[in-house]
Parts: sequence; C-alpha cells; structure tokens
Amino acid sequence: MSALTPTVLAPQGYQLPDEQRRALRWTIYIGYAALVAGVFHGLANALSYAKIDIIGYFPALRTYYQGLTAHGVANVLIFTFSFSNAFLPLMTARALARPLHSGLLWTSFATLVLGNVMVIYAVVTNQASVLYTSYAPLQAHWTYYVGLVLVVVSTWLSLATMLVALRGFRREHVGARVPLLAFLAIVSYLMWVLASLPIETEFIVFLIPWSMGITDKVDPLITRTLFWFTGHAIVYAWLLPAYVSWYALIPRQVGGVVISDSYSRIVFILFLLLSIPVGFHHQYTDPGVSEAMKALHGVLTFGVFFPSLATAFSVMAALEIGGRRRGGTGLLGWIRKLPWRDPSVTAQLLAMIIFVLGGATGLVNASFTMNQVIHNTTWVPGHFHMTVGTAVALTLMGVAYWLIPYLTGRRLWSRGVALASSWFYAVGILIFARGMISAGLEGMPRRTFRAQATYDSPAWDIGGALTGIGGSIMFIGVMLFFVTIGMTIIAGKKGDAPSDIPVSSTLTAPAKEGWEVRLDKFGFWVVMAIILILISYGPFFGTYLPANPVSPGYAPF
Ligand code: HAS
Ligand code: CU
Repeated sequence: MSALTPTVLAPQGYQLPDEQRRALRWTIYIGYAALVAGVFHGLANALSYAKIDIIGYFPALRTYYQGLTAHGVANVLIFTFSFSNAFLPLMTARALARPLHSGLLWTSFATLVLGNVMVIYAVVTNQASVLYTSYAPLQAHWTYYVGLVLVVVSTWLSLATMLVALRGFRREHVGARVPLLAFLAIVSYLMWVLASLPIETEFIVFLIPWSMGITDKVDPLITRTLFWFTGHAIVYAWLLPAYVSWYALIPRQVGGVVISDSYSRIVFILFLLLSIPVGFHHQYTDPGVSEAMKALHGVLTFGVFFPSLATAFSVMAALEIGGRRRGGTGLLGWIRKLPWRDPSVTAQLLAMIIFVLGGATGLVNASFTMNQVIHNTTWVPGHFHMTVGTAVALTLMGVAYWLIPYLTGRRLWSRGVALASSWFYAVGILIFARGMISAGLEGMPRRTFRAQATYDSPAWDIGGALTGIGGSIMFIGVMLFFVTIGMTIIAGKKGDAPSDIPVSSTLTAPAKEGWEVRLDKFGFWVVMAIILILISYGPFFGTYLPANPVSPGYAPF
C-alpha cells in the first residue's frame, strides 16, 4: 500500500465565525424542511398509481396538480438549492481557510427566504398549479415566477460569496493552485449560474409580464426551450454538490484518499462545458425544433455521460483503497469492510449504487428513438427518482448526519434510526422505480392521477402497485430522517460533535506547472462553455426568433 500514501494531506480545520455558521445553518434548515414538506404529496402520487386516493385527507389541498407542483418545487428546487447555497460556500471557506463575506451571505439568505415566501403563497393558494417545469400556456400568479427568480438570485449571491473568498485567497497566495475542495465547489456553481441565465430570461422577459397582464400572449415553444436550456444543466447543478461529497469527503469518511487531483478537476470542467448544450434531449418530441439540433444535443448528451462514468471509476477506487486499508481482501471483500455502521457513509454508498441504475436509464432517455417509447410515461419519473431523488437526495441526507452535528455542536440523535432511514429509502426506491419503469414501458402516463383517471390499462396494475408500495417505504425513510435531524437539533447531546469537515487527502498533488495549471483558469473555461452553447443553441434561436406569441394563459386546475 505504500504507493497509496497521500502526497497532499488535507489542511487542518478552519472554523468559520459563529455568525456565518448561523447563516449557513438556517439556509440548510430551509432545504431539509423543503425536503420533508415535499414528500407528503410524493406519497399521495405514488399511492395514486396503485389506485389509492388519499388526496382528500390533505388539508387545504385543492387539486392533484397543486400537490404535484408543491412536490416538485419543494423537492427539486428549494431543497437542492438551499442546501447548495450553504454547503458550497462552506466547503470553499474551509478549503481556502478564509471567512466568507457576511453581507453577501446574509443577503443570499434573505433573498432565498423572500423567494420562498412568494412561491409558497402562490402554491398554497392554488394560483400556481403549473408544475415545476412552469410550462406555458399554463399560467401562474406572478408571485410564483418572481419568487423563483429570487431563489435563483440567491444562488448567484452564494456564488459571489465564493468568488470573493477566492479573490482574497489568490491575492494572498499568488500563483498557488486553488485547493481541490474549493475548486470543485466553485465550478459546481459557476456551471449553474451560467446555466441559470436562460430560465431567468424566460421568467423576466416572457412569463412575468404575461402573468401580470402586461402582455396578453406567450410563445410556448420559446419558453419551453428556454426552460430546458437551463433545465438539463439544472440536474447537474443538483448532482455536483453530491459529487463534491463523493469526491472530496467520502474518501476520508471511509479511510481512503482522492485518487487524483487533476482527474477530479477535469471531470468538473467537463461538466462545466457539457452540462448546458444538451437541453433538446428533453424536447425530442417537440415540433418546431429541427431534427439536426435534436441530433446534435443527443450526441452531446452521450458526451456528458462520460464524466459521470469517470466519477464512478474514481469514487470506486477511493472506496476500494478505504476498504482495503480497513482490512478488506479479495476482489470484493473490501466492500464489506467499508464503514456500513456510519449512517453518513451508508446513505451515500446506497445513493451511489442506485445511481448506477439512474445513469443507465438516462441512456435510454437520451437515445433519440428509444425516447419515443418512454417520453411522458412513468419511466421518466422512474429515472429521475434514482438520480435526483436518490443519488442527490439520499447523499444530502447522508451529509446531514455529520453536517448538522457539525453546525449545531450537537451529537447525532440516533445512529440506528439514521441507518434505518437510509435502508428504508434505498429499498423503497428500488421497488418504486421498478414499478414506474415497467409500467412506463407499458405506456403508463406520468403526471396523471391514476386513482381518478377515466382511462386505464390492466398492464399498469403490477407496476402501479409496486410504485405505491415503494413510495410508501421511501416516505417512511424520509420521516425517519426528519425525526433524526429534528431530534438532533432539539435534543442532541451538546458537545461530542464533529469539530471539522471530513476533507480527504489526495494521492497525487496538484501540479505546479504545465497544462494542469490551466484547469484553475475559471474565466477561460466559462468562455469555452459559452462557445459550445452558441454552437448548440445559436442555430435554433437564429432561425426561430422573434418570438411568436400566440397563446393566452390557462389555469385549468
Ligand atoms: Fe436525466 C429526464 C438523460 C442524469 C434528472 N432527468 C430527466 C428528468 C429529470 C432528470 C428530473 O436524454 C425529468 C425532467 C422532466 O420533468 O421532464 N439524465 C440523462 C442522462 C444522464 C442523466 C444521459 N438526470 C440525470 C441526473 C439527474 C437527472 C444526474 C438529476 C440529478 N434525463 C435524460 C433525458 C431525459 C431525462 C434524455 C428526458 C426524458 C424525457 O423524454 O422526458 C446521465 O448523465 C447519467 C450519468 C450517470 C452515470 C452513473 C455513474 C454512477 C456513479 C456511481 C458509482 C457507483 C459506485 C458504487 C462507486 C453514468 C457515479 C460503489 C459502491 C459500493 C458499495 C461498491
Ligand atoms: Cu436532461
């Protein structure tokens, strides 16, 4: 094992000032609260596929689509970005050993809260049952769109806090490489902030004036296209913070090391370059987009598959080193030796395993012709509950098991309940996704309240039942998470909590000269990403614009 002695030891812990930790803690609480609030309708939706209708038991819920909007918005928009708004700056500060800019941090928090209040108002009063994709001509109250714009602005401010810290670091360490953990955190949000510009344009230029009655018609194709322009990259914005944990924290948590500094950086740069120019793979069936554009985006989608494959290799290697150091032998014996009794590790290992299936189903989606079979069926939520719903959500739950104790100074309330939560969730998703995927292949439609649908097929019965059973088990998993985290915050034993972030060491040091140094030139890579975006979206907008507003707004639910 001597060849595996790390050359770059993780620097010793840097602690943020208390007041900044408080801002981060409250930002993260919003995220986990959104996770828990969002899964109630997830349960109702899953049971509906098993033909069980519990919607009537939800106080104040008027329609299925109101609930489904709440589920999507809370779980994929508020949960993920609230978490990242705190987690990524925290990683940056720790890696650069610098405080953050307090003004920016609190402004980001306030913007997030204000955005949330507006979105919650619109959704709870049933004035925004447009689902998280906000497809026009479904029309929401303007507070919904403005609220989401503010949530996005809070992510920009969060990136700004990281960039200010980076500038300070660079000023004091002229010519030094950016520490790996900070690099990964910053690239994650650089990619996202670049990717968020189209959706902000969609909302500010088209949907907000239309929802306020300033314009009376909208162009559904342009708004959909702007949504997916951001909308594919958004899934990597959810994923990359989880990857930050898999790359830079999990190796330490299992006793391993990051296998290569440059490799990890290259993977993240590939995400910066390739996450955005692929959005038409969500619009293969849309009229008005040429086949050539769809084909180009299809090919690039296979390109963005690659850095995830590379991640699987790197993460697996780091785990194997950890498992072998812990005494594991043989081809697979190291897997048993991983710290399966550590709830933070177990949650993330289960998330990784399930992501293999999430990734594989992504390939079917991405394939132009196979997409025709599964588009708009429950196959698609089958896919994304194994990606964002597990690879991301279960990882962020796993991170909570050290992060909440770290931020509160309180010991995790119960390791056993935390472990049970992850296993419930993982077993649940496997049953749930099996149901969604098989019934999807039989054409069971997504976004449909099957319990009350007037059309049905016996071919959906088994898949629907599995969806209901698996979804219920997942729900129990999240409730156990909620109890664990809630009790930790209220009643966790003071003291005896982790005093530092589990930052991993790296096997190979960052190069001091040569081409690798260029990896840290963020401006250069952003320009490269913009060039790829122009190539992949320029022809569509060049030939299609100006927008063709033809549709008034509808609010049928
Ligand atoms: Fe997707 C639809 C293609 C990844 C989320 N996707 C969606 C939707 C969502 C979503 C939310 O091309 C629905 C949107 C809507 O509402 O309509 N997706 C892909 C492809 C990938 C992919 C090619 N998706 C994701 C991720 C998501 C996500 C990540 C969220 C976080 N997806 C599509 C397409 C559609 C789509 C089409 C449109 C479908 C339609 O018709 O509507 C790939 O990037 C996936 C790459 C992943 C891998 C897996 C790597 C595995 C790793 C784990 C390693 C495991 C280890 C375990 C180490 C290659 C890294 C070791 C453990 C031990 C214990 C030993
Ligand atoms: Cu996509």
